[in-house]
Amino acid sequence: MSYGAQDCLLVIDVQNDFMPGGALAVPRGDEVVPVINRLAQAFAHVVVTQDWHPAGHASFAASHAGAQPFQTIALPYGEQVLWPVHCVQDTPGAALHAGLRAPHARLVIRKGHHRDVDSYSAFMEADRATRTGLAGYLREHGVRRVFCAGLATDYCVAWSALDARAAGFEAAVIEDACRAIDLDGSLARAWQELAAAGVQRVQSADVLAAAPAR
Ligand code: VGL
Ligand code: ZN
Repeated sequence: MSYGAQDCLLVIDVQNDFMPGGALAVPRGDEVVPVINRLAQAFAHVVVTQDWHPAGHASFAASHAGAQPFQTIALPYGEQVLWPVHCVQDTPGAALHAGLRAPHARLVIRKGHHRDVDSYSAFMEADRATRTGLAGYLREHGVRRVFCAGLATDYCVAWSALDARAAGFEAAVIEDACRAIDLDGSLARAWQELAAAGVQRVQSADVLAAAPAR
């Protein structure tokens, strides 16, 4: 029993900097790893993302004189939360968690690589115009449904799931395979937006139990 070509598990930003002790630690972020490892075994098609910023990235508070992490500023493309320096390209913090087991994952999307534009979403950068190519890739492979897991629920997972819907895919967020940052009510807001967009909110046990016969 496993999910076939029409379904994709999208594993978002399971990287050292988002783990406890990391540069932008997500509380209990490490707890997603065993859950995602179980899920990955049930999916023939797994895609992984990495937050992958150049030094001096616009989303870093340190890139703006006088700014502090977790404050919001206006950038040319809109509001941007400023973060601690995190997931700098090719640093240990940007590496995937060493316990992640998805050997059959075939695509790694690295996002947030333009210095002046952030990209929470695996599909579309924060300027809401520049595409990563993931939608086209998934479509060419016949994927119709995207299951999202990883970090953080209220930022990269939520934005990716919303953009999956916007690109015409069915989408679900696997709640217990995610952990949130929860900044000023961002988690509750994310679940509201996900529900309004028709993104399913599911649990890993149900996803595993519902694996189709192939
Ligand atoms: C993320 C904030 C900044 C995430 C990435 O993976 O959710 N959050 N960069
Ligand atoms: Zn980032």
